[in-house]
Amino acid sequence: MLLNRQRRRAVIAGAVTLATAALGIGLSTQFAGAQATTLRAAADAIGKDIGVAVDVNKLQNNAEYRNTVATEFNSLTAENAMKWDATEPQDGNYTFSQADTIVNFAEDNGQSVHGHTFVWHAQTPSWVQGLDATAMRTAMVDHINTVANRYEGRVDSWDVVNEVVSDNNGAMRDSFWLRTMGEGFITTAFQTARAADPNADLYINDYSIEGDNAKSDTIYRIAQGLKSQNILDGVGFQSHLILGQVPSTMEANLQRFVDLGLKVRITELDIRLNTPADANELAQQAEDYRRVTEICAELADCSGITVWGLRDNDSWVPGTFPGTGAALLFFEDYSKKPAYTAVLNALGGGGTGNPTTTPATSDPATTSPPPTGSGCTATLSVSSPWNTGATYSATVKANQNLNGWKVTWTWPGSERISNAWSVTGTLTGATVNGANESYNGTLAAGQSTTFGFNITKADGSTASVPTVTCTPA
Ligand code: 9MR
Repeated sequence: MLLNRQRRRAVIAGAVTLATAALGIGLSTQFAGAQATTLRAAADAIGKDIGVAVDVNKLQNNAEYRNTVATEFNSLTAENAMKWDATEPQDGNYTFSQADTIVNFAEDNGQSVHGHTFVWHAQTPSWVQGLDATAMRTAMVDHINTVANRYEGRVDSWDVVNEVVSDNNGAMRDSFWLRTMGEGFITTAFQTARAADPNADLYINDYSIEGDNAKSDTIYRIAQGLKSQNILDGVGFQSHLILGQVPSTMEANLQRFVDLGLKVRITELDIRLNTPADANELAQQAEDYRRVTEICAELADCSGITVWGLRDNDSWVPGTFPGTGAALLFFEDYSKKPAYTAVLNALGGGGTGNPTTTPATSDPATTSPPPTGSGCTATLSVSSPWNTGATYSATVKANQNLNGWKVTWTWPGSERISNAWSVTGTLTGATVNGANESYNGTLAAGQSTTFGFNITKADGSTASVPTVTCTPA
């Protein structure tokens, strides 16, 4: 079932060069160098999807949006355009123009499509919700057949059912589907989708199932049953996360689904925080994104990651959780957030042109006059500690215009850096002497940049937070 995607990827270099020539952008260069400098090139190099949920109007009307989607992502999902209310607003009256726009765009740009979604309790017209069991089954079968057949060979995978489990201790969601058709509505949906497009990968998708909990236990039980009938290929973990709250059990939880013979996929990733974001929060967000990306990158059966929107202002989050947001990889002006760099690095990319600098305008703290005299300041914070190691994020803030910076500290105990990103130097000893990379040394007064690293340490010891001395280079 990977054949579609693999076949498409095999011709990707040629297809992308042609398509982007039409768009006026030069993607072909990203395939030439050894080190990937876009998310897309990095994900391609390790055989993963890096996807984005897209809005049809912006895709049609906003050239920079279009170019960024084409340049940075190898997979697309319709944020709304493939939902039932968009594709079959009245019984038997199918409207595919929006969905077609997205699938055509993906094809023109050598991107795969993860389809979202056939059967959901939301964004489904009221005419469906009022049917009796027999008529509802007929409507579901007709809908899945029609949509899946239309995009057969063009949509690589589908969220067949979405959010069928409630937040109440793993109980099934009390939806009109369940009330009318019973739990068998799920099996009917998967059987129909499998028959309609035998080559598409079929997923069950839900939120708050990233960690090992009652809800993910129920998804596990459902997945076991569907897998035993060979009508399920994967589990989608939406991953609408909150800053600093990547579940500690996420990796093990995904692994238990892989152990069932299933793929896993991060399908709707965003990481929200209380707005406005300061530099420390953006650094923590980058660590959270890096952790999620590493989990997928290191799991052979994780098919990829889709972020749920392009820029912070494209996200559903502020509308649903007022006072929160800044949840995605790009600022409103399309500049790349620290989280972007973290995802790029975790996918194995990096190199020059890799911006880790936050624009001065995005950090309210930088609007006050910088302190004089001290050149720069740097702070460390521990993000994910575990028994024998930890991940740290570091923020370097310029108090004057800088053409480079140096940082040094000494570990008080057994801590030693094992790998680091966005920083260079003599890093592995008890005393660390680090310096900027070529791309993150130039900072205007008030700007900040981030770097990060992993350490090893004695089993069970505390990961300390030493004071860092920062000096202009
Ligand atoms: O991002 C989508 C937003 O534009 C829609 O208004 C909303 C309607 O329910 O759906 C959002 O996407 C959801 C996705 O389809 C399923 N998982 C949760 C997503 C965020 O609400």
